[in-house]
Amino acid sequence: MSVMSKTDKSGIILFNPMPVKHPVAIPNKKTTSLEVPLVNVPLSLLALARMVKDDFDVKIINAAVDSDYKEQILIACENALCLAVSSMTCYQIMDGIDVCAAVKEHYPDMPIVWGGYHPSTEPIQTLKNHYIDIVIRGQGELTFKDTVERLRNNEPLEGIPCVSYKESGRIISNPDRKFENINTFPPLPYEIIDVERHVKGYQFGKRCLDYYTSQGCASGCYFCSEPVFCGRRWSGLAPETVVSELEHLSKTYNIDTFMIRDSDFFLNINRVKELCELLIEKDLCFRLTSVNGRMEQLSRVDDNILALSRKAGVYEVFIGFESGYQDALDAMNKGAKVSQIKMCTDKCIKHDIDLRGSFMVGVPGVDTEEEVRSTLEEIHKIICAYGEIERLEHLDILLSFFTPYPNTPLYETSLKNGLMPLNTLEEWGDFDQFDFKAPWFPPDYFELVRKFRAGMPWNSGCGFEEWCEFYEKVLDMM
Ligand code: B12
Ligand code: SF4
Repeated sequence: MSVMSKTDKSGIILFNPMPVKHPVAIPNKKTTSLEVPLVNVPLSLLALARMVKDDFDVKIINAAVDSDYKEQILIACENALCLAVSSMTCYQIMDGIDVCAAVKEHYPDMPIVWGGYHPSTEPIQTLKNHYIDIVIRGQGELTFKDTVERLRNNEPLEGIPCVSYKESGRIISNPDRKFENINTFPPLPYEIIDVERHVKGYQFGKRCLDYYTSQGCASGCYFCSEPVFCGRRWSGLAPETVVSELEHLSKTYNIDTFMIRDSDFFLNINRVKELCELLIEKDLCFRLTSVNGRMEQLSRVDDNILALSRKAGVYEVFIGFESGYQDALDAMNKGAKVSQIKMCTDKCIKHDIDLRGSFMVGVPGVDTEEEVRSTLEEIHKIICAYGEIERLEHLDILLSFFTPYPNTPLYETSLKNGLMPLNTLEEWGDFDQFDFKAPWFPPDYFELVRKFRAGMPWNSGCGFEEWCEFYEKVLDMM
């Protein structure tokens, strides 16, 4: 038996690449349909760091706030055991590859690990990239801890569930592991990042920080990566944990608003009720914003729960309405009805909860012109509902074009409708994620949607009356 020796390298570099091509992050930008605030807490990396920070020297580098990130990484790699990169299916891939290429040039033997939504949903193709040695699929906490311990001990990665890696030119994929209850992990170590640089302004809040209370989603929408990533499983933190962590963060960093990054905050209504009761009991004066809920669920949620949520500080919900066209909702397996858009809108207005809704057009396999017409009409109806009561500032609509994601059912439908297969990691990182031009989307309708989006009150700065005149013109163009 060979005796494996431990490496003396104790550093772990965790890197969050730039999600968009902008040269610098847009600091403190209000979310609109055209721009996303990029100053986000790298929650993914904090989730990994909490598992290894006691045994390793962990450094988090976030491209959105560290402008000289490439240089910082190259210096930090000097004494590092590995570089770990998080990536969604977007420009992050390109920025991540760029940094990894430089790292491999200087440190050819240092393992590079990728994880997050893109590598998890397209692991083999990701590993085919020359610069990437290991892919960790799904939840990273336990798998990353096991992996870095093996790397430190110079041991093979054989048998660690959810790891895919290269060995003697072959790609090996270990079996999956079960979705872990997130209550079993330590709290996120915000103290290891410079929190101040991650605090952003957000509508009503001057000092807003990202946080999440649950991971995963039980739904199975055909366009979404979440079911591929988590296999429709969900785990929510216990209400007492959420309240004590939020209380600690708000007091330590003077935070007045938390942006809740869950995929489905409202999945377990009893948990929501308990959490809200605890927040009210503690009389904590911060706001929860961007709180994600499904339209099917929120359209039928008991009014008492929404009243309680508002009282507890839920100032804004984020609902993926997706489409005003029933055929498109069905093609997405959304499990929702167009009529539920109005039900949700009315409930938000009734309970004075701001509404952030997202829509997309260009779903493959449906009548695109009908889809666009019906969706713009539904968006107009929501704008009218808020405009007529002079509350437009309490509404934000995001409108984007359908984008295919790896291994989703609608990626397969897209291929049948003329999309060229995306065969490499670079191809997935190198197309416009926001204004994806599908081959089935008529070009004049594409421009019409962009015009409509730019004209929406948040993007153009127009008032309600001006909006209505503009909408009439859009109708004439269809
Ligand atoms: C915050 C967020 C953002 C932030 C940036 C986040 C960042 N990393 O910089 C912003 C707002 C910029 C953003 C942008 C986009 N986003 Co986004 N975003 C999220 C959100 C809401 C939370 C992410 C998060 O922090 N979660 C909490 C952490 C703890 O979970 P996690 O990231 O999954 O990390 C775990 C594992 O993935 C894994 N892991 C993650 N990274 C790594 C790295 C290593 C090395 C390892 C080992 C493990 C590992 O371990 C972690 C702990 O278990 C998620 C939805 C969600 N609820 O997760 C969507 C989500 C990630 N976004 C998504 C998308 C599609 C986008 C956009 C591409 C959409 C678009 N067309 O606009 C854009 C990017 C381009 C653009 N136009 O701006 C998709 C991803 C799909 C995909 N295939 O990549 C998600 C899942 C939403 C969805 N359901 O569709 N996003
Ligand atoms: S779109 Fe939303 S509800 Fe549907 S699977 Fe994705 S995260 Fe879940």
